[in-house]
Amino acid sequence: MRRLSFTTAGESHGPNLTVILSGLPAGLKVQTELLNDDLARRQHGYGRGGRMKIERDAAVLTGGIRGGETLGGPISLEVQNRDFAVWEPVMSPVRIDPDAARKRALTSPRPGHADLAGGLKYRRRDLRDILERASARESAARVAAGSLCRMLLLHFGIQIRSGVLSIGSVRCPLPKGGVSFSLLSDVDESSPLRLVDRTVEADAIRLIDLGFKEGDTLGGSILVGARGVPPGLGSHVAWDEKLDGRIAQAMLSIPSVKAVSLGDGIENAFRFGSEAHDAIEFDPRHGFTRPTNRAGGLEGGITNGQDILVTLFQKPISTLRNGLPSVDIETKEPVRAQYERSDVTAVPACGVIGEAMLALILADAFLAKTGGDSLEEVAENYQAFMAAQRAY
Ligand code: EPS
Repeated sequence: MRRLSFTTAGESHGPNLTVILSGLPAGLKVQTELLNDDLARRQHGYGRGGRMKIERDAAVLTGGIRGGETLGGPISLEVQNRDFAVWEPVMSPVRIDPDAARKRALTSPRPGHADLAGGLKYRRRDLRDILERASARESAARVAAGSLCRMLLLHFGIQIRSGVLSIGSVRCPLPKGGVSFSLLSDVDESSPLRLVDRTVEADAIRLIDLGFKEGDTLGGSILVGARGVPPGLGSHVAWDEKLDGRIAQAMLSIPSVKAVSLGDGIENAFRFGSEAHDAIEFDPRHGFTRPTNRAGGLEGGITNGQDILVTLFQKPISTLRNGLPSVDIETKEPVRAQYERSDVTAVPACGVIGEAMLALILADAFLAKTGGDSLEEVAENYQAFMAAQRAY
């Protein structure tokens, strides 16, 4: 059963991005500084291109909130695209200049991008009609929606964080037990790459500089975690209520994310069962406990009270300065894919987007469990649910 839903609209170089988020209870305090802080965190990161110097992402709240408190109805907000000032003749929703639009038309699709598949599907001959919506610019809207969900979760003591594990071939050394939430507590948000271990930062920066010099791009991997999540969110009873599946879908919808692992999901495939699961223990003060967290906080599609741990694997950005081999859709002749200004890597930003997607899924599962139209009612139901868990 779903409570929360959100829709984004807008093109990368259009006037703005719009978000409508429905399902938050009435009475939640909205801290605009936190929202804008998340938007700024997404813009940050070494290896980004010229666009991030142009944009100053900030949310303009336009509905569903009064005097800094949610009213229970759909929340709407906008994030301005400052670059629209330059792109208006090409991207105006109302009237475009045909000459300007022709100059910026895309007919040589980029391998790995949505250009060709989208052009075929939507029968668009200027592939800009596809790339504008497929652009990762849209993720700013998700971060804004996720930030509002994070405020709800924080009210109930649930924190979400992320940190970069690797950029290209440069990997942070991991402790013997593998990934854990404590790795994320040390991530320096103001550091250039938001790595979980900064001892490899100089190597990663050198690799990004090399990518820039060679006109190439890099992907990487990121750990996203949540702490303080109560047991009992999600369900084993139906395939689409399993929270692990819902988290994976949300993460795979982030541009360029091609694989997701929960807990030791990948490593466990290479182990015996005796080394892959988390023993169950009981102590009267803490109830059921686990000495390890290889499951990443989810068993049978239900949270088990342990930290949620999700690793995202992002492929290298598909826009390369040295365009990849392609075919012009008009002439059908071999060409190099057109270069659109882009980033060498956006892995640090991907972590912030992953936090937003996790916040959206967890807030939805949380509200599905508690119900409640007002924050007070959600809190009453939450307390009753937690009391029942303690008494089990
Ligand atoms: C993107 C290309 C670049 C990125 C953009 C995603 O934009 P532009 O074409 O304007 O240079 O900077 O990311 C963002 C704008 C953002 O806010 O993250 C792409 O093609 O996906």
